[in-house]
Parts: sequence; C-alpha cells; structure tokens
Amino acid sequence: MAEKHYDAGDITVLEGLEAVRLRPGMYIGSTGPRGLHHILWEIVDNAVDEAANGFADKIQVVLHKDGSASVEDNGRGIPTDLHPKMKVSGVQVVFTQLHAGGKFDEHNYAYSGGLHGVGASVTNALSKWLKVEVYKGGTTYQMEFRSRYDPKKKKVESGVPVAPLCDTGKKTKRHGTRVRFLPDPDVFPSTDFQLGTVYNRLNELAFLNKGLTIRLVDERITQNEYNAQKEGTEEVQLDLAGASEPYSVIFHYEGGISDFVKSLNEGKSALYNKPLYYSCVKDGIAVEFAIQHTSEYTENLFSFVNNIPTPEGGFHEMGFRSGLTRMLNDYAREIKALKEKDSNFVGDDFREGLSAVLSIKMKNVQFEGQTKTKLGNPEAKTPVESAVVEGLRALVGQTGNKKVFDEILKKAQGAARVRIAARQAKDNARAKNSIDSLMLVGKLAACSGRKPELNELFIVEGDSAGGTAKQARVRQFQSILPLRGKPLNVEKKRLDQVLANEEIRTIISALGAGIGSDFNLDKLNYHKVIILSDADQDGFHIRCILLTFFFRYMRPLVNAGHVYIGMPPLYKVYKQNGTAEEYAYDDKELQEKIEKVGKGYLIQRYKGLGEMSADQLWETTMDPVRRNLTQVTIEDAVEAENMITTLMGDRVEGRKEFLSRYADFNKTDSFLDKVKQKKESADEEE
Ligand code: TSJ
Repeated sequence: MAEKHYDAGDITVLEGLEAVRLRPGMYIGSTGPRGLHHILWEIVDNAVDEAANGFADKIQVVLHKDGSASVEDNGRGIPTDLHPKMKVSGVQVVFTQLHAGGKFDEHNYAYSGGLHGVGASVTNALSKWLKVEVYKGGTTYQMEFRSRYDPKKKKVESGVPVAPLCDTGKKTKRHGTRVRFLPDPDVFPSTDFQLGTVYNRLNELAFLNKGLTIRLVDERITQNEYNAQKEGTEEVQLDLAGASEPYSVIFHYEGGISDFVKSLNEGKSALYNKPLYYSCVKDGIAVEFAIQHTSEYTENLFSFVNNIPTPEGGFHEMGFRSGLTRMLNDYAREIKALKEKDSNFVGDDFREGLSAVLSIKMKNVQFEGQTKTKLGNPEAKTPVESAVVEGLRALVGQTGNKKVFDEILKKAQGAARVRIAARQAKDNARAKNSIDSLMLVGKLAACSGRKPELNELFIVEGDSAGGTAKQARVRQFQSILPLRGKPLNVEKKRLDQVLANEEIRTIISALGAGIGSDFNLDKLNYHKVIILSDADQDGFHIRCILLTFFFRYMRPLVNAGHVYIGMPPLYKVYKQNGTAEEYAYDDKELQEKIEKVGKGYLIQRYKGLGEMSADQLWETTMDPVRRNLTQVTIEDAVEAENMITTLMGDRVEGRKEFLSRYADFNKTDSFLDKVKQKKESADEEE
C-alpha cells in the first residue's frame, strides 16, 4: 500500500485531541478537581514509569504561581528523533497522539501507568499551553503547544504545536525530561491544584517506588505560611533559614511499601517490629507485599495496580487473602498450633489487626466497579496467591521470623475464640426469639397481648423505676424491661462483646427480631420501643448508648420509626389542698403552669423516675393519651452515635468535660436538643 505523504499525521492527531477537548469526561472522568489532578498524574506517571524501568531516580513536581505545574525527571529524555511512520519527532507523537504511550514504546514500558493509560496527549489537549524540554546528548531540545480560537473554523483548537521540536543549542550535562503546562480554564471550572492532594499522591508514589526521590515544590506559598497553616502537625521542617523560601518537601523511602505499612501503623502497637516484605514476579505479574499486625481489630489493606490505588479491591486482593489464609493454616498445622481435631482458621482470623500493602504490576489492566478502582482481571488472582504463599514460606524460614509467625498465630487464635463465642451468643439470642419464650428473659415483665402492632416495650433505667413502671402499666400491651445500671458502652466493642453483655442480650431477645445482618423486622415483638431514662447526665448517657446500639445493630428498627424516647415531666405544680395539679416538661412550661395554678402553688422537682408514684408515672409518661413521646429519627441515632464516638469513646477527658458542661441537665427541653447543642459547640471548637 502506498504511503500518503500529505500531513496526515497532523490531521488525525488534531482530530484526536479535538475529541478529548469535546468530551473531557470520557478521558479523565470529570472536569472537577479529580479530573484536574488527573491531567497532572498523567505527566507524573510517565516520569514514574521511567524511574520504575530503572532509568531515573529523581522526580520534581512544581506548582507554579501562574497556576501551571511542571514535572521533571532525570531519565533518558523523551525520544527526539523522527518517528519512522509519522514523520514527526517522538516528542510530538507523545503529546499529540492518543494512547501514544502504549503504541510508541511497547518494548520499553514494561508496565504502563496512567489512570486509564490515556497519556500525555490528553494533558496537552486540556491545557492552555504546554512546554516540554528534553535534555539529552549534551543539548536541550524544546517544543511548545498551545490552545487557540480559530476564527475561521469558529472553534478552539487545542494542543497545537507552535513549531516542530528544536535543538536550542543550550548545552547541558543533564539528561531527562521537563514538562510544564497550564490547565485550560475553559475546560476546568477550577484550575487550582490542591497542595494536599498532590502531597498525598506523591508521598504514595514514593512509598510504591522504593528508592525514588520525589521533590514537591509549591511556589504559591512559603515555608513559613505552610508552617503557620500546619501548626501542630508532625512533619519535620527544613532549616528555619529557608522559611521564606517556597514550600518544599522531599519524599524518599528506602523501605518502600514496608515503610508504607509502618506509617499506617504509627501510633498503634505492632505485634512484631519489622513488617514482613516480599516481592517476586509470577506469570508476568510483579507482586510485592508488606504486612504487619497490630493489637487492634480492624483490617487495613491498601492495594495498588500499576501504582494506582484499588480501594474497591478485586482479583489481586482475593489472591492475597486466600494466599495468606492458606499458608498460615498450613503452617499452623505443621507446627501443631492447630491440632488434628481443630478446624482451620478462617481468613478473618488472620486479618484481625492486619495492616498490609499489596502492589502489583501487570499488563492489560481492566478496572471495574462504581469508581473504576476495582481490578477486574481474573488472571491476577492465582499468581498473587502463589506469590503470597511462596513469600510467607520464604519469610518464615528466615532467622528470627519464627517468633513473628508465632505472634501472628497467637493473634489468630484470639480472633477465632472470639468468633466462636460470638456465634454462640448469636445462636442463643436467636433461640429465644419467639414471644412465647419471653419468660426466659430475666427481668422482663412481658405483656399478655400477642399483637406486636399494639405492644409497647418500655426500657426503663434502674430497678426502682422499673418496679414503679410495672405497677403502673397496662399489662395487656405494655412490657417493662428494667435496666440495671448502664448497659455497656457499645463503642469500640466487637459484636461478640456486645452480645456478651446481659442487658443487651435481654433487649435482643425481648424484641425477638435478631441482630445485625440477621435482623428481621417481621419478627419484631413490639412496634413501640420506648426508652425511659432519668432527665440527668446518666440518663442521657444511657439513651445515647441505647440509640447507638440500635443504630449499629438494629438499624431497620430505627428506620421504621419503632424507637421512641419517653419524656417524664421535670416538675409538678400543685396546691397543698389538692385543688390543682399540673406537670411541666421544661422551664418555659413551668412558668405557664405556675401562672395557671395561681397563688399558693407548690413545686415538686423530679430528680428521677424513681421519685414518682405509679399513678404519676402512668398519667405523665405511660398513658398513651396523656404521655409525651418523641419518635427517634435516623438522624437522631446518627447524632447519638457521633456523640458516643467523639465524646464517650476512648477519650475519658472529653466525656468528663462534656458531662460537666451539661451538668445542669434539667434546664433543657429534650434529649435531642441536648445532642444538637453538643454538636454545635463541638463544631465551634474546631
Ligand atoms: F508525560 C510526558 F510524556 F510528558 C512525560 C514523559 C513527562 C515527563 C516528566 C517525563 C517523561 C518521560 C519519558 N521521562 N522519560 C521518558 N522516557 C522515554 O520516553 C523514553 C526514552 C528513551 C527510550 C528509548 O528507547 O531509548 C524510550 C522511551 C519511552
């Protein structure tokens, strides 16, 4: 076939860039902040590839005052010679040909990065201008591209070469590539690169490419200004002499992803000193992992494919998990940590408290999932699994590591014990599910009626108030469950610990609908679950805990509107001679009631439910006609949970401070107001 010698390259090329310009979303996902940073990552990834292939070890990224960004490496420099087919320089191909990365240098790029591998031409197409310098062979080459409005065609042409690549004659000993570009404000609603976003990604890339040095400079702020903003953080600063210099930071990790895992575990207590690390190539897939267990309970796996995070997981994570489970189970058998009669550990047992980084590199990557961050290549699973088994085998054979694996197995044993106990507790709770078996429940005074739609369960704080409520109730439809003291704080407790708590188990079995993923609203014994607690700090705390429990483990119950807060009055206004008796639920109402009763009134202030008589409790709080119930919304439950996690979890001080600030509890209208106030003041403090 005869070659056509007109400027075909240029024409098709510009059509390609025009397509990008017309539908940027197709190439970079969006034109929001994510898309904006994406066009920077396309450039950075090219430099990282050069380093990953062993030709560069330094990268510098600069965010300039004019809004442009530049990326520079000390690699071989983009090829400057003419591309044999396209008759233009390699540089021009890279910036004007879609997917040039894959086609052009198939042999050199072992594994091509780039979020969707669209390449540098996409950055060019979406930039107002782009300038490239290539340092090689002792000289400096230069080329520039621009976007401009063509009045004849009445449209914007983007990424157009201003002139062909030229040798500037500027002598240099350096080698490498430098690219600077200005995102086009006509494409991106905001063109501000975020220092934090760039910082995090470059830090991550330095972890993922051990030994690589990445420097980030933000010329838009000084070191001083940065320090002022970041007051109180742990980042080590450069010498004070440079304080008025532009902000700059260097990322370099000799330990690579081992250092990554260490940083994940900062502030936690690790079960062994050094993360276990292994890397190999299996069936053309480069696999690298680092793991370290801590005394915590959650799993923390960060996976990457070709340096791209895959938070949605995928086949590589499946391989990692099954490799880990298989090797550790086999090993446990070998050293008789598992006896013949014992059943295997489950995967979760080995992953309790595990922090891990898995990084693989492969060709023809397929990303799937809602955010396209899940690896969809099934062929990745087996190689990763083999690599993990092989790696852990090698590691357990190394001196000193026997103890490390002992720790891992000990941790797994703890997790397994808890898992088995949790299942038993769950089965127990399930066995007591029917309304007929409610007799089994300790202190519950069950109602006699069998219609859940009509039935009400009062969860009452304290045995004494519980006793009063039992006297006051209508036994056909009202059940009373007195709580002794506070139910356990559900924060930070695992399901098994929650279930081990007697009060909680009683609630679960009284409701009869199960718990967690087994929760079934159809089996609910009560359509009104009413929390009755004192109008003081302790009562407030108990409500929060119960709501958090319902929110976490019986969410459909809250969603369906079955949970209520009972509101006992705070005051009684009455006359000695018995001619008047009024209740007030807050201070405003108290004033009204005082006026209503008139001269000679007396006030009784209720400090707790226990102070009321059965008659009083009935008419003020339990009688469906006269009582004052507040239905709990899911937002209320979320707020309660927030309170528990932020104020009542680990931080004893926070809780004390909170309780003392709101010690004068009786002044407020309701529990929900209290929660809202607390939230607002917490927001103000920030
Ligand atoms: F994104 C980009 F293309 F603009 C870009 C590429 C940006 C930056 C900052 C660096 C790079 C880049 C490309 N650095 N290093 C390279 N290397 C090559 O393109 C290259 C050099 C030599 C050879 C060869 O076979 O001799 C092959 C390649 C792919």
